[in-house]
Amino acid sequence: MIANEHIRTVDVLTREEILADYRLASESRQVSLLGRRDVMGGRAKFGIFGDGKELAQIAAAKSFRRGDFRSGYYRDQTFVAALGELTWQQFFAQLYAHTDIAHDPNTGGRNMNGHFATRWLDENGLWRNQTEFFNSVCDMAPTAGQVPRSIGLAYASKLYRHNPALHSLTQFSRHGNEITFGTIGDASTSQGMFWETMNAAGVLQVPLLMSVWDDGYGISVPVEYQTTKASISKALAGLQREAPYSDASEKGIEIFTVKGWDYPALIDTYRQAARLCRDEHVPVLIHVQELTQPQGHSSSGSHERYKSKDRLAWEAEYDCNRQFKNWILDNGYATAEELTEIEEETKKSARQARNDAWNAYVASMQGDFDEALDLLQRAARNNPKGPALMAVREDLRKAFNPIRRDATIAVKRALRILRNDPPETRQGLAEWLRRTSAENEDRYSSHLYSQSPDSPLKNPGVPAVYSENSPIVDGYLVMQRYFDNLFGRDPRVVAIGEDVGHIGDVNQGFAGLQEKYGEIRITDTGIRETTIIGQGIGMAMRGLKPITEIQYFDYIFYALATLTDDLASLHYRTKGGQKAPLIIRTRGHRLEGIWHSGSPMGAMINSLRGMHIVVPRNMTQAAGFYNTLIKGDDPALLIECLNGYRLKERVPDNLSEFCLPLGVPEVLREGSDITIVTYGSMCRIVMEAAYQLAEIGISVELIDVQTLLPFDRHHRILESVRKTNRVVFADEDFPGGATAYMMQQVVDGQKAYQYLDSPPRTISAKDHRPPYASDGDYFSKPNPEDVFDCVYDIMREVEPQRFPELY
Ligand SMILES: Cc1ncc(C[n+]2csc(CCOP(=O)(O)OP(=O)(O)O)c2C)c(N)n1
Ligand SMILES: [Mg+2]
Repeated sequence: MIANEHIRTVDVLTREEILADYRLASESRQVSLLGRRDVMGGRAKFGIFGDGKELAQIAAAKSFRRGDFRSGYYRDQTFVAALGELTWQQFFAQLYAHTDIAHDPNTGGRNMNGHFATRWLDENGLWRNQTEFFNSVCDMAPTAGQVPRSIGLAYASKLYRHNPALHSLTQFSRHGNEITFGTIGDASTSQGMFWETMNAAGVLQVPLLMSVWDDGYGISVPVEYQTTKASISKALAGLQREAPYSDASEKGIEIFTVKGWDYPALIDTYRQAARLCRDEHVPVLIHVQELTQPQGHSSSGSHERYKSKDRLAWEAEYDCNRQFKNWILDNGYATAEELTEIEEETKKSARQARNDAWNAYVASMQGDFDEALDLLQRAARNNPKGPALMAVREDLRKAFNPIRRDATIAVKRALRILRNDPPETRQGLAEWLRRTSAENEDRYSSHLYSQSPDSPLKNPGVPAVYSENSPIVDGYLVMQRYFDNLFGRDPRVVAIGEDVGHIGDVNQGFAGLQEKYGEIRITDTGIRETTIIGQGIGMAMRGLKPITEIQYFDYIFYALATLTDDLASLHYRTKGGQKAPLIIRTRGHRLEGIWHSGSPMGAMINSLRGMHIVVPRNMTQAAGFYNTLIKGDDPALLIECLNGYRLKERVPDNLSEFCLPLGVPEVLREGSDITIVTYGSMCRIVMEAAYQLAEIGISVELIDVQTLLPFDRHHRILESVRKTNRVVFADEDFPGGATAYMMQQVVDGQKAYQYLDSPPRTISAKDHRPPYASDGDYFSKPNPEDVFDCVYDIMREVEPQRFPELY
C-alpha cells in the first residue's frame, strides 16, 4: 500500500501557490500564442508549443527535485519553466535561433524551439555538479528518441544506490535517490523504443517515471489508429506489478491514470508516483488523459482540417487552463477579477520576454550588418563598379529580418565584383569575411567532439612495452586480462549486454569477471539493442564509464537510430553543454554468414559523426584503444575482429597503461611500389597478399588506419603515397562504402592525387551480404588473391612486358 495514498495534496497547498501556478499556466499559454504568431509573421522558421499541457507539467514539476532528470520532448516548456530552468526570454531566443549560449543556453540556437538542455558541463567541458540542477537531457525531434536513454539515467540511480564504491561520486548522485522523469506524446508510444523501454524498466526496477501526454492525436492521426484499445495505460496493463507489494511478489511497473485538466488529482498523482519511484525504485507510468492542443500540432498546419467540430468544442471546454480557472473560482481561492488581472499581467510579461529576446537577437547581428554596409559603401566610392556594389548594398539594407547569411552573400558578391581590384580596395571586405567565417564556424560547427582537456584526441599515446617475459596468449585472453584489470582499478566502469555476465560474453572476453566483481558491474541484459545503447547513454551522462556490448556488429542496426539521433549528436547539439562518453564494444568483419560477418563501416561513418570509430586489427590494439577511450570523454564504437579471438598475440607488459592515439595509422610493412590502406581483419589478408606479391617482385607498403573516425590526422598515408605513387584502399564493406571514404580522405583531403602515377583503386566485398561457410566468405569478401590481382593489374598497366596477362 502506498503510504500517503489518502492524503489530498491540495489540502496543503496555499492560495499563493495555487495562484502562482495559475500565473505560470497563463504565462506559458501566452508564450505559445505569441510564438506561433512569430512563425506566421516570419520571425521564426518553425514553432511547436506546450499549450494544452500546462497543468500536468506544473504538477510534475512539484515532485521534481534537484538532481532529478527530465528526458522529454518538445511539449515540455511549462515543465522546465516551472522548475526555474527556463526563462521565457530564453524560450524565444531559441525560437529565433539565437546562437549565443548566454541567450539560448539550451542549444545555442542549434535546435528547434522546445528543446531543453541543462548545461551540466562547464566552459572547459568538464562535469559540473548535477545534483544541484533540475536536469534536462537535450530533447530531440524524432518521436520516442528521448526514451531509450531514460532507462540508463534511471539505471544509474540504481547503481549509485547499490554500489558503495560509487558513493563518493557525490556530484552525480545522492545515493541513487533521483528520479528520471520521461515524457512522451500519446502517438509516439506506438514506437518500439517506448515498449522496449517500459519492459526493460519493469525488469530492471529502476526509478523511471514516464508521463504520457495524451491529447488524442499524433499530428492528424487519432489515438484509435495508434494504440490498442486506444489507451496506453490499458495496453500496458500486463506490466502492472501485483499486490501485495513485497519482495516475494511479482515485480512490474505501477500505472496511474489522471485527467490532464484536474489540478488536485494531478498533484496527488505525481506526489504518490514520485514517492514510490524515488524511495522504492518502482518504475511508474502516468497516463495523463484528456489533454488538448489549443493551437493544433505545430506552426506547420491547422487542426481544424482534421478535428471535428465536436472535438474542437470539447477541447475548448476541457482546456486545462480553463478548467483550472473554474476550479479556483469554484473553491473560492480567487475572484474572477483577480484571475483576469493575472491573465492581463501575463500577457504583458510574455510580450516583454518576446520583445527582449527579439531585440537581443537583432542586436547580436547588427554590428556585423552595419560594418558590412559601411564597407560596401566605402568600396563603391570612386570606383567604376560603384553602381554594382551599391546595388548589392541596397539588397542587404532592404532585407526583411536580415540574417547572417544575407550579409555573407552580399560581401561575397562584392568581392567577386572587385576581383580585379587592388588588394587595398578589397581588404576591408575580405577581413570582414574572414572574421565572420571564423565566428560562424564556432556558431554552427563547434563541439562535434569534446574540446575539453579530457578529449581523447589530446591523448598522445603511451607506447606498448614488451620484454622477454611478455606472454603469448589467445586473443580472448588478452581481452580477459585487460578487462579484469580495468574493472579492478575503476569502479565507474560497468559492462552491460547480452551474455556478458554469466558466461562472460560469447567470446569469453569477460569470462569470470562477473563472479569476481559482481552482477552490478558486469550485467546480462535482455535482447534489446536500442535500450542497451540507451542504458549506456544514460549511465554515461551521469558520470559512469559504461561499456555496452552489441553482441555482433550486424545487430547494431537495431540501435542505429538512437546512436545517430541521440548519442552522436548530443555534444554538438548542446554546443558543448552535455556529453555521454559511452564506449560501445562489438565484434564483426569476418566469421560465417549473412548476419555474423558484417562490416558495414560506410553506414557507420556516415551515421555517427560525433563518435570515434575504432577498428583494431587485433585484441592488443583493441586494449590500447580502450585505454585511450576510457580516459577520454567522447563516445566511441570499437569493432573487434570476430576471427581474432583464437589467434595468438604477444601481450604488452603495460597492457593496462599503454594508450594508442586516435587517428594515427600504423605502417605494418614498408614497401616501394604501392601503398595499400586497410584496417581490421583485412590487415592479415593484405599482408598475405603482400608476401605473394613480393615473390614476383612487387613491393607493397601496408598501412593499418586503425581508426576511421578520426582518420589519419597527421597525413601518414600521404607520406607513403609520395614514395610509392600508387594507392589501393581495401576493406570488407560494400563497394563505395568505407573504401570510398578513405579514398576521399586521402586523394581529396590529403591532396594525394598530385603524387599518383596510377589511378587509385578500391577493393571491397560484393554488393550482397556474405553467404554462409568458407566458400561463401571467399567468394564474397576480399581474399589475398583478389588483392594480388588488383595490385598486379595496376602494375601491369605500368609495365605490361614485365607483368603479362595472368588468367
Ligand atoms: C520518428 C519520427 N517520425 C515522425 C515524426 C514527425 N512527427 C513529429 S510530431 C509527430 C506526432 C507526435 O504525436 P504525439 O506523440 O502524440 O505528441 P504530440 O505532438 O501530440 O504532443 C510526428 C508524427 C518525427 N518527429 N519523428
Ligand atoms: Mg499527441
